[in-house]
Amino acid sequence: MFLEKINSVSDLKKMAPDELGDLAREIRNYIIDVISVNGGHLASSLGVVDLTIALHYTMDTPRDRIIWDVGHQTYAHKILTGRRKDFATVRKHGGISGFPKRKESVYDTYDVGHSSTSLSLALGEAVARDLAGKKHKVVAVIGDGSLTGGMAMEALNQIGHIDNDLIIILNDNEHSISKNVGALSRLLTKMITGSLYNRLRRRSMAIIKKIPVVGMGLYTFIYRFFMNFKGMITPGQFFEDLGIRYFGPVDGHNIGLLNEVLHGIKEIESGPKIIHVITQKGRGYVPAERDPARFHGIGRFDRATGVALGGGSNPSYSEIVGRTLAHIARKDRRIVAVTAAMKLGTGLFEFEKKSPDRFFDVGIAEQHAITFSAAMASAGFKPFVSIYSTFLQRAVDQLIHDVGIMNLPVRLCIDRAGVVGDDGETHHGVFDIALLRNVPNFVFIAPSNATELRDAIYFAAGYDRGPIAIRYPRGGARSPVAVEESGPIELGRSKPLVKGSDVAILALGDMVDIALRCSELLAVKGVSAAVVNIFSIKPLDLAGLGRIISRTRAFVTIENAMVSGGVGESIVAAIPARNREKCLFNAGFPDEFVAHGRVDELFRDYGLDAAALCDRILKALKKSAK
Ligand SMILES: Cc1ncc(C[n+]2csc(CCOP(=O)(O)OP(=O)(O)O)c2C)c(N)n1
Repeated sequence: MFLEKINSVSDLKKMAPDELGDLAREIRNYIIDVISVNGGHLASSLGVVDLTIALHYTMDTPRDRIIWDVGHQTYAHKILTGRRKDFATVRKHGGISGFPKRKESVYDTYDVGHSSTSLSLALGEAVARDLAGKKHKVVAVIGDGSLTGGMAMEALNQIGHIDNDLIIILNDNEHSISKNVGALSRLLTKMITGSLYNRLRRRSMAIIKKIPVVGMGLYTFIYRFFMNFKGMITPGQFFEDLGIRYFGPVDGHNIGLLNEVLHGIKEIESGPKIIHVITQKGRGYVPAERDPARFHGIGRFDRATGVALGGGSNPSYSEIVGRTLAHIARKDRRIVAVTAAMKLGTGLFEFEKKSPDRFFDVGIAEQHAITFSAAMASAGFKPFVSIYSTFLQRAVDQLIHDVGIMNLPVRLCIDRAGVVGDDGETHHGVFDIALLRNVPNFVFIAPSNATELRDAIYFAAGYDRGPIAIRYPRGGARSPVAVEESGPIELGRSKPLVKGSDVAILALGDMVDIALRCSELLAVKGVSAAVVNIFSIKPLDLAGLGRIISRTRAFVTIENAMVSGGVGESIVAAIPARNREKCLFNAGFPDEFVAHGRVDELFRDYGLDAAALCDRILKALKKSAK
């Protein structure tokens, strides 16, 4: 057993090169053990175990800076950098994060979770190093999926221009979450399979391997020979033309070879270099190798079979959106669906199956997805763009500049709105209301259950007057719903659900359920609480909400979002002063980043579950009565 002796990177460096393969196997087993219980980003992390070992083995970390893109693939990195035992708590409430976190370790160079930032960070680091006259190495590790993101392209443009010493590892497993898409992905595949250089190299390597008693020495020598000649027949001409020296493709599961290549590259002190490393997503766990998309981000599963555990039988909100859209798009040929590399997560796979000609996966390109959709809306089509709330943050300017100003009827499905749980700070979708509420022309609604969500999709399909945004949380619906519309929704209408005279709880989206439970708890305490489903963030139902507030002694608002800039604040600002004074508090998330943990744990922490809300209301009522 090697792993149990690894408490720091220096323990790794003490190991003999021929022991590293066994260490990689042990790390993979440990990752599979933990993630089968905790859930997490399994396939991506398994794919880079060998690369991670080679990086820490050859580089002088943490002085040399390794910058991971997205950061979902850093489980081996965490295990090797002093967090072997803590890894058992990964993604758990109070445990270590599933993503790099500076406060956890000096080896975690940046807090990340969104894609395509590593090249900008690495270039900034390299420039700062050179200005300060320092000498360490800067290494960015970016996947082929993340390379499709606009930020990565913007960084490449500058990297090739200003020529600082910088190492880019392109971790190419031909997958984003699903199979990678787009022209760049095709180009990378061509680099691996198509070139004369590679055909020659592969044939020679195969012949050498057949010669008995040939050690790594000759293999590496021939490999280097081909590296030197690649200038004439290089597969990475694209990068070379950008001014970035290309090396590879390199087998990302051959630790000896990776060590050789990294040692060699370290010696080249000038200019940016890219090493094209080929890895297999899910490597070492057969169910993940067979279905890397399902094991990209997975909940608990049975280790022996790979079968998912837990999870209800009802469809998720994402699936309801996907199914409903697929259903209505069969009759309405103007409907198109757009995703930014998240067709599984956003439930659009069924749409793709049924209407492939009107389904567009644009890659990890949220900004482009919005502007692309704006033009289709302008041309008379009905684009539904489904993006997680957290990733939509990337496209705020496109929503204002390309959609809002021209009042184009883009239909925005804001998935995973509110806290998302175990992925934590970088992934909670708590900013969308504050970011979008102020954009003129937008209509913005938050259904509180699956039926309302389905009906909202029908409504959006028929709504041509301007942009409409629909926000809904992560997770499963409480009941199965048919795809047929049950009745048209009314824009700008809130929905009174429970009558009461002491306090009104004005609740948004998934908080409506919590408000209902809270009103029951309050009833036990002798407090009569009305409950209203706010439903329409914009336009607000000022008349309806005002009527309810006028009839109660006090009111509170509750939303699964930031309080500042949220719907509660907007209600308080818009109602007459005599009603405003009745507001006990606006519940939601305060001015801080919310850590990871199960959603129910986070609600409890922030006083947003039914019991905590009940306590808060009782206390506030008592205080206001004094
Ligand atoms: C801006 C943004 N959009 C979407 C995502 C969701 N996401 C997480 S990992 C991933 C795929 C990344 O693919 P790649 O870089 O090739 O890494 P791999 O998982 O294949 O190792 C996506 C789309 C994200 N993290 N950030």
